[in-house]
Amino acid sequence: MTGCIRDAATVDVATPGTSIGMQAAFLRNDGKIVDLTGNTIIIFEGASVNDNLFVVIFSRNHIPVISGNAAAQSGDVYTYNFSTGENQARGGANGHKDLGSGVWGMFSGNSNGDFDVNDTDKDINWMSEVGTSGYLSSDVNMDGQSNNRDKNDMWVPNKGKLSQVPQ
Ligand SMILES: [Ca+2]
Ligand SMILES: [Ca+2]
Repeated sequence: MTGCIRDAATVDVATPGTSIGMQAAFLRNDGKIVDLTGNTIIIFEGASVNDNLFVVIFSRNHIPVISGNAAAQSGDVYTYNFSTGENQARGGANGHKDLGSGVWGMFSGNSNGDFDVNDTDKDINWMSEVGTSGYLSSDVNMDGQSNNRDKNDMWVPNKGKLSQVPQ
């Protein structure tokens, strides 16, 4: 995945032009994001925040999400937890998904890595890869295979969802 930080007065104006840093990171299966060495504090060299820091997450197979609120600051460290509620992402239930048990996460099913989940994700990527295994764009549940579970469990329920990240 790619983590991006944006510096803006409010999330609604946190457009790409407000980006003050972007880097690759890992999204662990427990939902935590770590840098490429596993550190939970991700360092953006040289970045300084004038207004508020908003966090954008671009993840393979999901539509991008942006923090609904400014990240909490403690010295030079900013923290944010998307998973604790609907309004932790911009757009609320349109921006991310209730995964159950009070945990919110990103919408999956976006096999082509753009900003929405629509027919293109199925008709091009899934149709051309279904039945195969490997590192596949249409393997949206990330089990190493492209099959009906990716379509029925991930793409179908999320079809029509559009990223709420300001563009
Ligand atoms: Ca898509
Ligand atoms: Ca799969």
